Amino acid sequence: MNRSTPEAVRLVASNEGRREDVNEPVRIGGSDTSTTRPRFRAIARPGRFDYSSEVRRVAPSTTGEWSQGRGVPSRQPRLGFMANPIRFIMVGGFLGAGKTTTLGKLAAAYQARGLRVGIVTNDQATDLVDTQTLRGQGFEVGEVAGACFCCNFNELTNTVAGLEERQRPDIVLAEPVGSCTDLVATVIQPLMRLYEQKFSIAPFGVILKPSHGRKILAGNERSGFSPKAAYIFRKQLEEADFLILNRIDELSGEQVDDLEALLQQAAPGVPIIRLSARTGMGLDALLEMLDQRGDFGRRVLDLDYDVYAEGEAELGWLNSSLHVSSSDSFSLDDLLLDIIARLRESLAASSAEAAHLKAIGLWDGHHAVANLISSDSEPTLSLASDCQTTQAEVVINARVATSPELLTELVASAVEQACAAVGAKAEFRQTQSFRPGRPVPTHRFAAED
Ligand SMILES: Nc1nc2c(ncn2[C@@H]2O[C@H](COP(=O)(O)OP(=O)(O)OP(=O)(O)O)[C@@H](O)[C@H]2O)c(=O)[nH]1
Ligand SMILES: [Mg+2]
Repeated sequence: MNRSTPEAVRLVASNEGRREDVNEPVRIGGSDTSTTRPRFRAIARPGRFDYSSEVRRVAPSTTGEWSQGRGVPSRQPRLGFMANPIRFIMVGGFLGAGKTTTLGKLAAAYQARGLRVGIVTNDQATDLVDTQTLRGQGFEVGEVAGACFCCNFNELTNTVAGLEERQRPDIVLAEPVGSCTDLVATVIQPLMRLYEQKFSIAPFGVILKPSHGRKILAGNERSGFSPKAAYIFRKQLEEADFLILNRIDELSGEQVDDLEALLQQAAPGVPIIRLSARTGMGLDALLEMLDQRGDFGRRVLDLDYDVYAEGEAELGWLNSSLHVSSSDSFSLDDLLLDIIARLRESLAASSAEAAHLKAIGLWDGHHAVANLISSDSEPTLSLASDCQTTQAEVVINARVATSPELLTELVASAVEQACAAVGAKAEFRQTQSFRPGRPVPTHRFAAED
């Protein structure tokens, strides 16, 4: 029996005096059906925020000094930095919301300020498109693969330590799994309390994904996801210090206003930043927000872990790596787009909503990425390689509201057909497909008043 219990579960009494730590066996789906899971409920009401008084606007230092109460410097001296805490910036948001794209833009902006940046990616399995995508942009990337940050908290801090061995970063950018929530209680609060000296925690921003957000926040039952998955989507927004309305490059002014109104209803009083992670529009406002010092990371959720776990388990999760070869050269970009387009069609025929499909192709220093972020959107090439090749390494990550068995079958057939269309053959190296198991946080802290 493979029992998994948190190394330390610390529940701090809430400001309402409620506290619950029920440790009872819960049956979950997937292969690990005998896992004992702690159950948390109703911890604390969100921390209070008063942006006018508690949060000081920080002006970037022109001298490059990074002292208490000052923002991330615009010019940075190498000496004297080692004793300073690492600025830890985590950006959340649902699957396909734009986290990786945003982190890539932030990393480039911080590097342009002369800061050293490390990135930590995260997934429930190995073979991460995001890791390859960010490394392809030249960034230092550590990976927490196999469990989410909250359930593998020590691996998060170990991964940061690994980045430090190579070169101590001034800034660590962290991307949590897009189906995770309760990150304030299980990641931010533990970092604040257990690593107070080591990290300075930035305000926690959560990205809104317009394609699903529009439907879920408007209460549209045909959002493509079940009410339990929609619960996770809403909870993610609820714990944010600030919200990021992404993809404004493809939204009209009216659509942006409508989404902002929905966000204000879902998370009253929480600041909203309008962003296009793709074009960089709004990035300065995001950087300014992330420079702020204040009483952040206190919106601890009142979360029903049963609903959360069941919502996550409705998703089929697949990570595959494969090698493609052909005697004639083919376009790497077209092949990836064709795989995603075929998968989109077959998923639509099965009425399975895609949360995010992503495929990266790599060969000889080139890399291309294709994505689909919802069933009613078009496949896109988020990174073109313009590479003609006879071989490629391909990694596919798919998160879809369907069974892992069907997803595996549809991915295999989309790959086979797309390869056959260009006279190529695919050899699968590894496929992991499953429903995410019930989250078991290493730590869970409630915010104290
Ligand atoms: N048009 C447009 N596309 C965007 C924007 N931000 C992200 N995208 C695209 O949306 C898709 C998903 O973006 P990612 O950054 O991979 O999303 P993610 O949140 O990291 O996804 P997961 O890691 O799977 O949860 C990619 O095709 C991006 O190019 C944006 O501002 N505008
Ligand atoms: Mg990502």
